[in-house]
Amino acid sequence: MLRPTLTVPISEPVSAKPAVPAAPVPTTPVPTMSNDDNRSGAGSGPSTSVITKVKPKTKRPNLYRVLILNDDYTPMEFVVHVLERFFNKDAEAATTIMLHVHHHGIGECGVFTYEIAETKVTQVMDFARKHQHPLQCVMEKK
Ligand code: TYC
Repeated sequence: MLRPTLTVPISEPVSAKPAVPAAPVPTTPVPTMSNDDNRSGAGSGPSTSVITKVKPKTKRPNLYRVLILNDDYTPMEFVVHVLERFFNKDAEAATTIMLHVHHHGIGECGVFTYEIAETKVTQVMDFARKHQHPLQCVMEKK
């Protein structure tokens, strides 16, 4: 912050000295720089600078797995279609995941940030209900 310069008279007028000396005029305190004002050059000692390091602050988002569960009724082709449609898998990847779920009971469709994962779960559950299949889709924090 820039502060106004205080002007102080260098000497008193030579003439017109009163017979009785006037009481000393109180001087206004001169504002002083605080230590973080980056003083430079004006002081008596060597000038100094404060170098402030700006830390790049990037936080990794929490990630969530979206999983599908096996059941005895949802057709295999429907599960493959879900994986292609909502998780952008090609036919081969979708079939591999579907068969993994069929044999192991659960499997990963993808990993997403919270809101994307939540949207995928809702889309799959709505789509399965619309087609009257009991397919279940859930998310879990990684
Ligand atoms: N087990 C089902 C069947 O035999 C197929 C299936 C696979 C269902 C994966 C759900 O998430 C699933 N028709």
